[in-house]
Amino acid sequence: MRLPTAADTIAAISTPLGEAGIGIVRLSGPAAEAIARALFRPRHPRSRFLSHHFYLGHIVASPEEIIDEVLLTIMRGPKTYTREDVVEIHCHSGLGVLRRILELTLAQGARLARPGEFTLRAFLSGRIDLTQAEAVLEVIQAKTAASLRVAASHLEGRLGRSLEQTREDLLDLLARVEAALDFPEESGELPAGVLAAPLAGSLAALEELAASYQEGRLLREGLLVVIAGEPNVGKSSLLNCLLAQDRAIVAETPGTTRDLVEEVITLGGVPVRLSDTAGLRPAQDRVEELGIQRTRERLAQADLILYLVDGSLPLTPEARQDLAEMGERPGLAVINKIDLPQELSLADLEKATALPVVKISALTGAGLDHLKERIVDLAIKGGLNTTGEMVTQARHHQHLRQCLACLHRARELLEATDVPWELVALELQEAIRELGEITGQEVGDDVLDRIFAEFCLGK
Ligand SMILES: Nc1nc2c(ncn2[C@@H]2O[C@H](COP(=O)(O)OP(=O)(O)OP(=O)(O)O)[C@@H](O)[C@H]2O)c(=O)[nH]1
Ligand SMILES: [Mg+2]
Repeated sequence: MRLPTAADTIAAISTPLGEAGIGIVRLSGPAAEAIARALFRPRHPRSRFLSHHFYLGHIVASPEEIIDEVLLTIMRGPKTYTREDVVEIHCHSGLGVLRRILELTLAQGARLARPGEFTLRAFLSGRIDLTQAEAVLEVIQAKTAASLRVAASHLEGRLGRSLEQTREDLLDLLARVEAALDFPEESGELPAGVLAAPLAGSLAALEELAASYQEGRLLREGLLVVIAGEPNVGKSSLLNCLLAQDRAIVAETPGTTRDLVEEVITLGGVPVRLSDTAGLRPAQDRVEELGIQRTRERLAQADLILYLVDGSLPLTPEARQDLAEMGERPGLAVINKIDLPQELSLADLEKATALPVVKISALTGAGLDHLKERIVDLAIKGGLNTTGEMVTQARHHQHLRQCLACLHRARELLEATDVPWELVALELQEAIRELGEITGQEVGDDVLDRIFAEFCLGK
């Protein structure tokens, strides 16, 4: 593990590089204040530089060269983001200004921060646990109100605290098992029944958490909904209708859409990536062939497929075959063009597929609200519950599952007539280690590097 207090002072531009009212250069480390004061000329020469106060002045490269008028705040540790001394220089945002100020801090001895290094320092100094550090990125990337709500609760440390509680319960359990192993004559026969109840409690709590990942993943990554079907059934019209804008070209010629057209909408708090595809049919030319190939790839990745058929025509053998190929994939069979006289037999369609059937008109918008509800229902059975604890990260889910596997084995071992206590202890130790990987108590540098490499610079 790295040293919790770093000797060097890091600097980075913490706001997006672009033209805007304000841009921020941030410093953290023992020399942060000295570097800032070497570059800053306060408006009032006798400024006392109280911690966590703003001071107006100029950043100067030399007594003659003013770079920008800025607000400077010096925040002395440990009540800071990293627990080190932190300085923020709020200048105007522009490529030239921000880069110049950053260069000046580097010239004064700061080192360019790596992506996520400020947050890494907050973690290494013990101000936040690893779930909170990861939540920083989750908050930044949250696209809907619901995903932000969950991210904010992670940032606040709720997930970490609940895992820490379970970890402590398991440590208690392990202590009792180990005491019995070390001093068998003193504690006598350790009744397995006494341990079964607390173990079951931890198992239940962790299982509930692991189960929340199905929804948590959707909140974080969104749902890929692919609109598929034969040419001219109204796939692009449906996309436009769901987006409430004319995004894809609609025409009466079959084979209009040749490439994937994708947009993100929010349904029931879940980000949904809608993918309009090329109609599935024998390709007429090379471009269409490529389009159909992309359609097939997208279909393989889809969380949900909307298979469209034209209600004004009888069901075609090709549609029958597509539906048969979809088999058990999650999806909806959508009858479009219900505003026209209907030639499609519902019985035929229901014979061709086990998918639930929804009727719409992408032209008039009829049935669209119902379709949206069905999409959300299928994606998140029982509605999105963002009030409880929720796991949104694949990494957390994986460790939870491994932890649960250990605890299940421990429970089975406890049920034996002659309990192998050493093995119970081993399973408990492993389970505890898995939880420590999530909260960061037991995590390797390589894992940290991977997590923080995803961060943007200056965070
Ligand atoms: N009457 C009626 N016409 C519709 C409806 N939906 C689409 N259309 C028409 O059907 C034709 C084809 O619509 P598109 O949305 O381009 O169909 P598509 O499935 O994307 O077609 P390709 O991209 O060629 O595979 C257009 O003329 C649309 O105006 C509907 O609900 N009712
Ligand atoms: Mg189309």
